[in-house]
Amino acid sequence: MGFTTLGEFILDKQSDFPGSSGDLSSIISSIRLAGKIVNQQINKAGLAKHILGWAGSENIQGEQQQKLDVYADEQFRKALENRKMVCGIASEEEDDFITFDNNNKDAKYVVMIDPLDGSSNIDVNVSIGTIFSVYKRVTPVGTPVQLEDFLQPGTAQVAAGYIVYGSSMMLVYTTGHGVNGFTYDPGIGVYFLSHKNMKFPEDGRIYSINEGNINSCEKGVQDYVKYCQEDDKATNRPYSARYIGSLVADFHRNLIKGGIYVYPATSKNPNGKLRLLYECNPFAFIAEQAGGIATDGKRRIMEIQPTELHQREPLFTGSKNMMNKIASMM
Ligand code: P6P
Repeated sequence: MGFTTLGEFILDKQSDFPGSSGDLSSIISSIRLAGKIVNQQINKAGLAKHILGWAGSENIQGEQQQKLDVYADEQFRKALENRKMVCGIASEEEDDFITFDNNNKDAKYVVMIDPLDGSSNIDVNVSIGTIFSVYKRVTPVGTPVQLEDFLQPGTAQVAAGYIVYGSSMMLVYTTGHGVNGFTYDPGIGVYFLSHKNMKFPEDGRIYSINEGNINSCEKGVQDYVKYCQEDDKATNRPYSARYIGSLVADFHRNLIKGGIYVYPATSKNPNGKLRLLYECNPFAFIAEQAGGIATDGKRRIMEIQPTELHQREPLFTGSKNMMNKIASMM
């Protein structure tokens, strides 16, 4: 059986965009490279004292930035800037958007990125991830990038994906033509197509939610969690609770096995905790391309019009039938 590398796949799929200049392929390729570099540091995080521990700064979310967060942000920013296809990025680690106007003024794309999501898990050796979302700019090419280039609804995404740094490193992405997963072989430094045309199982038995917040969640969420816990063989209940505090890892497991991830509004996070631009929207694009659903509990995530760079939204996403069930309780 022949193996397809990510590079070969990108070139093959480029024909999906007749007349495309290959810019999008180049962006995916730059993320591929930065992922390798970050993965190398993650793999030795336990040993590299200079990487571990607090960077001494906080991001706009008021979260302590772990050194690896800052390092990952730098690597993805450099990789994206060097490829000349991206004119600006919005990152969880940066208060405002960053423009590459000088070098990349004729670039047509902007990228939203969470360079290292779940970073509180770095020191305890739990899987973490990178999340990215790609849009075409809406202001004239050649002019300075504007905030409106970033405040686009998720339906305008041209690509989205994630890297999960786990027992193996995987890159999973979509350009609107299905979802494909690539596993990295560190021995030869190549990603191989390992999960072709990924689809959410329509049903699942895994529910992912931080039940520590359950008393402050709306009744529909409380009712759904109770439903998951009821004993009913005919509907394979009780389900299994699986929540590791790392969205990329929880989503990835649910995409493969079937399941639902819920981060609802809570008393501590009345608009939910996850950020619309670089967490909710990319996963919503992937979920829908894989036959799943993504909402804020009521609205389709990708139809929400962003008003702020780091705005938060509740995120409900996963297997179609599980999502329809919780929707019937909301
Ligand atoms: P909590 C990590 O900080 C993150 O953004 C997601 O990766 C994860 O699912 C969630 O927050 C965990 O938040 O409040 O349950 O610890």
